[in-house]
Amino acid sequence: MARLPAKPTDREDTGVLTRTKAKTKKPSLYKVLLLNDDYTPMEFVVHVLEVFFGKDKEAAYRIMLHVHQKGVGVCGVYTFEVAETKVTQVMDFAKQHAHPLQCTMEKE
Ligand code: TYC
Repeated sequence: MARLPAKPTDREDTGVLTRTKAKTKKPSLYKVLLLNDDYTPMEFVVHVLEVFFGKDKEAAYRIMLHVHQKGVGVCGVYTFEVAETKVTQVMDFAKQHAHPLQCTMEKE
């Protein structure tokens, strides 16, 4: 009896690839940035850097002053979800205190 061509689902070589090397792609990193404005108190920005970015008083003051003088500065570098969480936390905290402080993230 004539043999019908194998249906795609009947094939024994069903194209399953095996990975030999472990998949260890490094996650992309994102800089979290603070932007300067004319109204947010310096002490508030220092507090934000201490609480949300784990900086000590000196580092926090130095970063705040850099932002104040240059317009923008890096608070830390994180994976996407951590960076996104920091931005949301800082923006919510600034809003709660009625300060116009802006925090954003950018791919490194
Ligand atoms: N420029 C603000 C002031 O003079 C201080 C400030 C610093 C605001 C950093 C925001 O991200 C900022 N009160």
